[in-house]
Amino acid sequence: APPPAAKCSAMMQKRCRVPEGADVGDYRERFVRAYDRLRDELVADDSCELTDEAKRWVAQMIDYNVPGGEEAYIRFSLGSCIFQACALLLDDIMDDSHTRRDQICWYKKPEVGLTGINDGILLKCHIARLIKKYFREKPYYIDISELWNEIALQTSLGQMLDLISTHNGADNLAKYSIEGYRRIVKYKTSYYSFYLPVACALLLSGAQLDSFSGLRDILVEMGIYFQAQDDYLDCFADPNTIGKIGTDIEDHKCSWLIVQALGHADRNQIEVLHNYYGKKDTNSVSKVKSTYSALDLKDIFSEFEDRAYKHLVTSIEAQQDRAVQEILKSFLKKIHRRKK
Ligand code: DMA
Ligand code: MG
Ligand code: MG
Ligand code: MG
Repeated sequence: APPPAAKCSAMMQKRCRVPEGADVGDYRERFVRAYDRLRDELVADDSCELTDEAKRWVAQMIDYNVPGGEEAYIRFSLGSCIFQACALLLDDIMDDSHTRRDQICWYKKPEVGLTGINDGILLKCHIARLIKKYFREKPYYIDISELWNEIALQTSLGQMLDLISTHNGADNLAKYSIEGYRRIVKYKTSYYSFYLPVACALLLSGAQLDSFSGLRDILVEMGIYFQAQDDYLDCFADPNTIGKIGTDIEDHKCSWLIVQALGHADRNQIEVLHNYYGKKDTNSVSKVKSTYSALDLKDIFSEFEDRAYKHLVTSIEAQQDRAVQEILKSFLKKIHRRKK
């Protein structure tokens, strides 16, 4: 039989961080209860003829990957948490990562390995079934299904752009540009992390998405700001704080930092970056990091954060709908100057 629900509640409790200002008890209680119910539903789905062993696998896989992280609350929907779990599980395989949310990556577990690919697909299939189960009678069923399909496509395309750009950059580092960076990040991060939860909430409330002009652009911009922070933290944060060990330099990623570094470096520094970026050994990684420090990338990033914040506040205040303004402001408040 799958692990008892009580144990999973404990895990969800421990790994879900409650946002500032929220009524902790109530918020966490409701979320944890909903999580447990949903997880048990996925495991107990009789139409799939799962054996006890299979049920155990699914339960463990969900409990390992779905709960936890800041996202659980930023995303405010369990469906988004499952999507996030699926995206991260697969992303860690593609990025050759070691840890995630303070534990070793799912695919790194000896009993999992590349089987993890199937687990990622399974999580994604479950989202479609949940949407069908809960919303098929609703007038917005088609819109919501299409939204999720579209976002899943955009995320995959973003990951593809990320991987292609990595190949191109490995061929010639000078191919990295801020325009290329923005395109990758818009697709791989903004749509699913920022546009999806808001668009989904609007559809559930009966609204039509095309009546909120400019909303998508704001959320795309917020996602770019969020991913730039992710890239910064990948290099400069303590892995114990962010729950994962950074791999962007080793992986030769088109990260916000390398794009900025290329824009500010002199001839010698460019040469160092060309020679050492994308190498796995610690000596090479240190050379890149010292170049970043010499270029004052911390200050450049801090200025970027201020600009991004101010620009977003202005665009949010231009939105017609007060409730939408509030949601956007609460998102922005959660991410601004985040340290993890
Ligand atoms: C995140 O990119 C994008 C997706 C679709 C998961 P990333 O590889 O920088 O994320 P992380 O730093 O969390 O591995
Ligand atoms: Mg990654
Ligand atoms: Mg990645
Ligand atoms: Mg990252």
